[in-house]
Amino acid sequence: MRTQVVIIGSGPAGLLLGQLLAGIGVDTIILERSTRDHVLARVRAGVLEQGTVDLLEQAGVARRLRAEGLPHHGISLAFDNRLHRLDLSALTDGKHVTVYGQTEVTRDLMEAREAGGLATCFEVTNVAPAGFDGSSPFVSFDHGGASHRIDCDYIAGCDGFHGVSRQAAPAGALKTYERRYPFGWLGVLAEVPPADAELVYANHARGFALCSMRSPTRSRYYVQCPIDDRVEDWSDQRFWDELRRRLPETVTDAVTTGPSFEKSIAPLRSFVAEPMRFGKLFLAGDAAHIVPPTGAKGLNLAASDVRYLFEAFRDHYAEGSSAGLDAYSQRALSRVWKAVRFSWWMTTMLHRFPDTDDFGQRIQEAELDYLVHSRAASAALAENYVGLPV
Ligand code: RFL
Ligand code: PHB
Repeated sequence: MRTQVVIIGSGPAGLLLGQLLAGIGVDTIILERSTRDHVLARVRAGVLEQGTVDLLEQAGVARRLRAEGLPHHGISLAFDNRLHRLDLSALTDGKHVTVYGQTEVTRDLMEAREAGGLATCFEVTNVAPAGFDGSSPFVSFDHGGASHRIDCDYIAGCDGFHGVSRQAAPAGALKTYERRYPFGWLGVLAEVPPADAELVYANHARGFALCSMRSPTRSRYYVQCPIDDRVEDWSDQRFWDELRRRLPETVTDAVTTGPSFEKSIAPLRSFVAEPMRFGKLFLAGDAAHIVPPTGAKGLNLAASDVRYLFEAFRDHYAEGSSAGLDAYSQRALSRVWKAVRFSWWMTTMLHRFPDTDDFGQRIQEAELDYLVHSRAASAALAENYVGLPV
């Protein structure tokens, strides 16, 4: 078997890259470890930057996003029993974000891929990228009880944090940076109207809480929890009680409770692997970097990586230029590190850390107070939240 680009992983990064390349006539095969249903059932991100929306438009998969995505022109920070709205649009010359679930983005991409008759191989095992340091890269894998090999021009490692692509980098070629946070996020989806028309990020003595949504009738809520808590420890009643305690009264009163239909705990970590290219193997998205969800940047970073990588492949296949491929890692990492900084800062400012003393607590309160009362500080948050330029 042969194709131009083998894409490992059918998360948003892999699917979006495949769709953009299909648009310029470049052949791809996607290899995915999980089942199609499992990929479509994952609940993750909810906030898209305009650059991500634009790229989904370019890929021709934004019809439903245009109809159902919710434009949000502000967010609120809650602390000291008060709600402080940041007008993102006023602070950024009219920019906004769009609330549209990653689950829906994945479905739109998957359906477009299937409609275009493009190849995806689900439930593959033993995926191994090889030969990428020379001129004949290939990927071997097992599927349906047989071993296979696909020869290709390039390999795109879009297989997330636990994938094989990053691990395939030659010994000593990779430098990694990591920060683990001493807590997790317990997330709940429920078919109830959201407590507020916009997202609310709450700093509270009992821990961080976030009110988000997927639609006017579907809410997504999170509370900071100990890293070793288990989902089974959290009944719906316990979750709603804890959430309501962490919000200002006006928001608490507006929380509609109901049975949850998804509940999960995610660890929080910052991680960057450098570089993002090894010969003919390119990493994109969570395969190369992880950010804590506080800044809503993970999916958006995956999309900006894909934009740079797509442009590099386009210039290569259309004009024979390798400039974009050569610049890819540096270009992507420069944007990645700014999002890593922003997500780390939002996380630090909004969560309770087990070892924070009274001094640390007062500093956090002063920072929040400064942030909501200084236009310059609010504008810096807004500029990052809506997305730095690509
Ligand atoms: P994914 O989505 O992890 O997809 C990788 C795919 O690769 C497959 N795979 C393999 N396939 C073949 N062979 C192997 N050996 C393989 N190993 C793995 C996997 O099965 C999977 O299908 O990575 P990708 O495409 O880079 O996308 C990244 C995003 O999913 C991620 O950054 C975001 O979900 C992060 N994130 C958020 N990002 C935002 O931009 N805005 C948000 O509001 C936001 N909220 C969140 C989030 C992540 C969260 N969790 C659960 C970590 C909220 C949460 C709670
Ligand atoms: C979500 O809706 O899942 C969400 C929104 C904003 C974040 C993180 C997650 O910062």
